[in-house]
Amino acid sequence: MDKKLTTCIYCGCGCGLYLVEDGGLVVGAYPSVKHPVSKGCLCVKGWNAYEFVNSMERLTHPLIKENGKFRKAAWDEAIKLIAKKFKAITKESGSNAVAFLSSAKTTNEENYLMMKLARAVFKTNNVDHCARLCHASTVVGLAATFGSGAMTNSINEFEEADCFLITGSDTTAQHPLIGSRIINSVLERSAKLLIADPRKIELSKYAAVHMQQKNGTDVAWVNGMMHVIIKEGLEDKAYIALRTEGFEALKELVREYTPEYVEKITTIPKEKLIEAARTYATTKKAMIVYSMGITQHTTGVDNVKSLANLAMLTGHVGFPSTGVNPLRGQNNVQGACDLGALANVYSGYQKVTDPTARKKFEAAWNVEGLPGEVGLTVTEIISALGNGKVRGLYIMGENPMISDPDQNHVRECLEKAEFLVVQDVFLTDTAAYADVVLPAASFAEKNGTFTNTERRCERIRKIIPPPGEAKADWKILCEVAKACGYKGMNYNDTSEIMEEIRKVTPIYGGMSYKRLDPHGLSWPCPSLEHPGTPYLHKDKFSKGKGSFLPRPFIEPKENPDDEFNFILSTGRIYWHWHTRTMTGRTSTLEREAPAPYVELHPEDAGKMGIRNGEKVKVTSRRGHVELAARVTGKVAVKSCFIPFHYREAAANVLTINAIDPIAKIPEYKVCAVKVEKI
Ligand SMILES: Nc1nc2c(c(=O)[nH]1)N[C@H]1C(S)=C(S)[C@@H](COP(=O)(O)OP(=O)(O)OC[C@H]3O[C@@H](n4cnc5c(=O)[nH]c(N)nc54)[C@H](O)[C@@H]3O)O[C@H]1N2
Ligand SMILES: Nc1nc2c(c(=O)[nH]1)N[C@H]1C(S)=C(S)[C@@H](COP(=O)(O)OP(=O)(O)OC[C@H]3O[C@@H](n4cnc5c(=O)[nH]c(N)nc54)[C@H](O)[C@@H]3O)O[C@H]1N2
Ligand code: SF4
Ligand SMILES: [Mo]
Repeated sequence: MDKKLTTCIYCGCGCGLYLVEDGGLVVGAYPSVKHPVSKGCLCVKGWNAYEFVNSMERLTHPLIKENGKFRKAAWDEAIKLIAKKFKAITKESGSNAVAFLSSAKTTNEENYLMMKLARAVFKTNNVDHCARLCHASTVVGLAATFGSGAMTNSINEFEEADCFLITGSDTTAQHPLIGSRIINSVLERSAKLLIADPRKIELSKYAAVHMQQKNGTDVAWVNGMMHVIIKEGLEDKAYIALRTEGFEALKELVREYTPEYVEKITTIPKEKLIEAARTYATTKKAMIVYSMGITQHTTGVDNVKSLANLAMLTGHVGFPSTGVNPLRGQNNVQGACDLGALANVYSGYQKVTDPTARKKFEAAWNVEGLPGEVGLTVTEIISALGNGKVRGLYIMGENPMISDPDQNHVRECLEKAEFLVVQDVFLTDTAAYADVVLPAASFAEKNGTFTNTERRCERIRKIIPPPGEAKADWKILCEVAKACGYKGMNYNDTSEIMEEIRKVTPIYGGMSYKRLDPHGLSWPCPSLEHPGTPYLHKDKFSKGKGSFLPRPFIEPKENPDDEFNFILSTGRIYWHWHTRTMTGRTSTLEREAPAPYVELHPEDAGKMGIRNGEKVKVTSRRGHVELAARVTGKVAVKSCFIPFHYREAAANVLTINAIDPIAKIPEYKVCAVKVEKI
């Protein structure tokens, strides 16, 4: 028996947990009592975070496809084939004919190496990951307004806040250890809870105000709250004068967003909007909390900028228990962004378009000619496979066949890929299209670090060896680089990679493995003496003055019409994780939610004669799925909601691949469908 402190593989809360080993298997997980996030608690996914690791379906050997079928291959053969193909493609069609999808499920060290492989070895910035589908709008929107695209405050500050404005975050289901802090604050300290969400969520029960807006109308209600605040003189005049710029333009823009006008666009009764505006503006310790309901729109960046405007207007940034708090989703999506697995930046958000940054990385990596143009993003990479601009794609730890919008389009593009590599712990729906599949070690089988939603970089630790011949992602990436003739990717262990990261990444400058024991540090942490930073923008914003960037309301790309007369929104449930590769192999979780369903309002179900549990057909302009109806008052009339976890009735067959023009995030939260009884 052995036990080791590590970090949960699922959500961005980053709970500390112990994995228990017995007889060569991980047989249990239990919470760390001293850990600052978990404090002795885990959600059901954390308690069960070990079962998938032991699954008999784990990948244990490299696979090479021959005549349409996979056969077992030796590591050497697989790695050589990848190097040969990628080199041949770039020789023929240039560096940008290959692309790399990195992974928010893997460690900081592995994300750093993936972007180093793309940039130093193949000279392309075509490297991206699921943050693009998730918080790309946040990174752009908060960088423009505040100067830093991360959560401004820390998780324990939720325990002191007196007001929460929560929008587009089903917090108890998706970030349970943050959700429980919010409930405690409401029940024990009478904190005021304001919610703006088109669906009724668990937290609605505790809300002082629940604004149930029409999907995709967020800019309108946020502008409406600012209209009320300015009209009633509740803005923080001293803060605005001292710390911000651009207030006059904001005032001008929100003038027309009267509560009556906002009610017309959003359906939120004006009394609720006014009450929410007054409560938020007049409570000192007020936190804005948001997630995918805000970001996954063609107006995702506008939504984020509007929330930042609201927080600055009321002086609610730069103090404890305030701020604008985007809850980051994957265990290491914060880290994958920090370490530069994005098409436009190196680690620490140093821009590829900046010649000084390029020089710095050329010297550190001992290469010449790093590319200066921004690369393609996730959805653009997939489309580029379809039109032949990208011929080779390397995917580490992502499953776009189920998670990208418009599945039929994704399938066509993956089929056209000339050479596809998939590196995963399971044979996913995406891996089925691969030419080479590489078996990766899971989080229980390797060392490294994850960075959670509050920018806390913390350790994960190896407790068992990987199954069969599976290897840690960082080792595989180093072998590929070596086979391509690059000599700058040799490391004995992950601490050596972190030492290199520290040297080239100012925000991680003080994060040696020694200092990350036992519970990590939050960036910015520029030197070995620096204690880390729990909340951002104290005294002044990262960019100097905070910028008001007012935005007008714009309709979603696809609204319902006579034929496709329902709004479809997609998202998640408590029990499952994304494409269900891991939670679908975890008996306790699978038992609770074994099958796909669509939530329908009782009024609509009644009109169509649909009973709870009956099969229905949901059709969009892009395809259709058949699944059970769940008749519930959670959704509004003429709206429906499908969890996107189930390959058996994949929500992404229906979704639209319209994207935000700047952040390039898809509009997963709104499209038009029709619903029929079968
Ligand atoms: N159990 C579980 N937890 C997870 C995940 C998981 O797969 N399973 N995934 C993780 C990841 S990567 C992420 S990004 C997070 C996501 O966490 P969340 O964003 O909380 O999850 P979602 O279900 O995508 O959407 C959240 C809410 O957005 C609302 N919404 C829909 N349309 C709109 C709209 O137009 N405006 C507004 N304001 N709200 C809208 C929905 O009703 C829903 O309540 O969760 C993380 N945690
Ligand atoms: N309709 C709709 N679609 C959505 C969303 C939505 O709200 N609605 N949300 C979007 C969002 S926010 C996100 S973040 C994406 C998520 O999309 P994905 O990232 O594609 O989804 P996951 O299922 O988390 O995929 C992670 C993969 O990594 C593998 N894996 C786990 N551990 C390791 C490891 O250590 N090494 C390697 N190599 N692989 C590993 C898992 O088996 C899995 O196949 O989905 C997006 N898609
Ligand atoms: S709250 Fe998130 S990090 Fe904590 S146990 Fe649950 S899934 Fe894991
Ligand atoms: Mo996400």
